[in-house]
Amino acid sequence: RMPSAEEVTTAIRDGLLSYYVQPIFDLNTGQPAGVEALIRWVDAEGRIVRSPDDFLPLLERLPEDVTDTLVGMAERAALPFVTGPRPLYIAFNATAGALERRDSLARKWFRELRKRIPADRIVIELLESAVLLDPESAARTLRIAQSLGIRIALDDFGTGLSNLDRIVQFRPDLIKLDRVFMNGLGEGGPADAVVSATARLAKDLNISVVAEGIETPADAEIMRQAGVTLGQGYMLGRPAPPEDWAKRLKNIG
Ligand code: G
Ligand code: G
Ligand code: MN
Ligand code: NA
Repeated sequence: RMPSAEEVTTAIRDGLLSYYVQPIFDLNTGQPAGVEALIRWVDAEGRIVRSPDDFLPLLERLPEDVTDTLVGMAERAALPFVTGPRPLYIAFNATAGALERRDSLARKWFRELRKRIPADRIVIELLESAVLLDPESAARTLRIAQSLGIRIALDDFGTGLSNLDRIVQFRPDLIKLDRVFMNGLGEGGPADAVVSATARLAKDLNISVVAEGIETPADAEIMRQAGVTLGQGYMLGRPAPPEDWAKRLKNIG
């Protein structure tokens, strides 16, 4: 059952929503490159009670002060990673609806986040398959973000219906290769061809590629050999509270 907007609002006011982060690593050096913020709804004991997919659309329709609370939470999750001698990037997921319109939610997020996070440390992830009612308006919002130094990532790349079109329209700085391409990789079949062609295309366009769903050392090695430079997945690190990853990454970096 999808919760109501009121239930989400109450949960946020009660402090039951929080951001986990999952690290992204450079597959060639093993060094961390960034972290992705992933929202979680927990109970009083800290156990995850709902998947974000159950309530994401509601995040676009929260009262102003509750949105401010969420932005503040996102900033606090990001701060341990984005400063210091070797800062990482922080990636936030945006729903399509948050990008459209002049007074879009995304523009408010950009304004607020930039007060405390350097713009060149911020990445906005947009689902490649996102259904946009007004793609030109969304493209304008993304162009504004990029003019501020914020980078744009196309998420779940390769699973939408017109993904090459999205590259032209949105000029992403990164693409996140969907984890479906992990299946059958390394067998010399179509998955290998798609991955290496994507890596080549991205290189020509000066776009970084993140391989999603790295679950084994072999996954990482095959992606690296195909020319994909960044990776994310359970083998490299699971989503966890920011303070956990801040400690662990300090020992790696
Ligand atoms: O973390 P998990 O795999 O359960 O995430 C499920 C989906 O929810 C993914 O598509 C992810 O991009 C999305 N998601 C997670 N956190 C956020 C968030 O804070 N905002 C938005 N818009 N989507 C999120
Ligand atoms: O759509 P997006 O890429 O934002 O979603 C991220 C989701 O993918 C998160 O819910 C996260 O928990 C999940 N995820 C991250 N790494 C892996 C992985 O290695 N395997 C699988 N199956 N899911 C993953
Ligand atoms: Mn994502
Ligand atoms: Na994804």
